[in-house]
Amino acid sequence: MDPLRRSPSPCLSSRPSSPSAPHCEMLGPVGIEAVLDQLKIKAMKTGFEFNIMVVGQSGLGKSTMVNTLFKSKVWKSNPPGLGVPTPQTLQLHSVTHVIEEKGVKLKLTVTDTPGFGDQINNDNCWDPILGYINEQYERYLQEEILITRQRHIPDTRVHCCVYFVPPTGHCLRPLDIEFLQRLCRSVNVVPVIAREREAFRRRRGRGTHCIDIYPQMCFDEDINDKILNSKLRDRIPFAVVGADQEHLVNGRCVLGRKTKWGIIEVENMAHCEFPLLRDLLIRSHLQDLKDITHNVHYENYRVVRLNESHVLPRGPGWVNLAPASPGHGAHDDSDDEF
Ligand SMILES: Nc1nc2c(ncn2[C@@H]2O[C@H](COP(=O)(O)OP(=O)(O)O)[C@@H](O)[C@H]2O)c(=O)[nH]1
Ligand SMILES: [Mg+2]
Repeated sequence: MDPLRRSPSPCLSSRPSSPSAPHCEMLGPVGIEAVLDQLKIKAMKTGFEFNIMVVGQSGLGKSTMVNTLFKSKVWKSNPPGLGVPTPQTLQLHSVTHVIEEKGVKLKLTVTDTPGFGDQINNDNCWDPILGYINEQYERYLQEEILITRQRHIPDTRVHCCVYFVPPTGHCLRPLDIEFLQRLCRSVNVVPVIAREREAFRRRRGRGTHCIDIYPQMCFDEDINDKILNSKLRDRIPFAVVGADQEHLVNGRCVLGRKTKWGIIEVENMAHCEFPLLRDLLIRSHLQDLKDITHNVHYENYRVVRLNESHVLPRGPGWVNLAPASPGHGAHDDSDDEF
């Protein structure tokens, strides 16, 4: 089955209001469609910045997944066969690469996080991760509010956080619920079930625990978005398998993992949902992830900060977006679902 596709999203900045100006009757074509070529040429000159963060317990396959997504271009992988494990990440660590394909440049930054939730006492273990996300918003804000500001503000904001849920158990752990609740208020979150999945998926469902994962229903712009995104939402969390070795299957070289049941091919939708994750992140929703980051998550941060620093006068436009206490997401062990 083909992974779900959609055309590039139009910029969300048109979302708040789309004034219905009367259509002007034209006597003939004037060439306005050339604007699309202009946009394309401009975008190709400027290139794109895209920042992903991976979060989850150690050993769930975060680094391997990033290598699989970007065809081993991100984390240095060990030569196959040596059996040397990828070094464990001990602190937040970002790697940036410029990837170029058919003249399109993508500056990709991947932030790996140290094994989240590995400790016996995991109290506030999300602090460094949320701290990093907010730091990037703050950096952007500090540039943006300068009187003389750069024409292009470097964008280090996290556009998507891929959250790895352990494949064991039948449900989300309370720790995952609490962290996801916090995380999805600040960043686009796509949860995935790490490694080969089992019963977990059958208990999926969303809407409980106030976890508003990406693509958020409230940002579907039209019926096409609704149809495509509903299909994606139904399949999230994707069950993904990462691999950095190729195997020969029916005369073809395929990326996959050798198991006692045979080769699990990462690109084969009958085997896992890696293609859905890859397509969502890179092929169909990359621009939308950036737009929502800028227009929703960053905007929320910006309003709170400007209110705090009294740059905005308290008046009709004053909004208090201080986050509600996360402790209120009452957890009921009997009903752990997405
Ligand atoms: N069975 C299985 N093993 C995996 C998968 N992805 C990674 N691994 C293995 O799990 C170990 C830890 O992977 P790594 O990517 O370093 O995990 P990280 O600590 O989350 O970054 C390595 O030996 C990988 O080869 C997967 O999808 N399935
Ligand atoms: Mg790692």
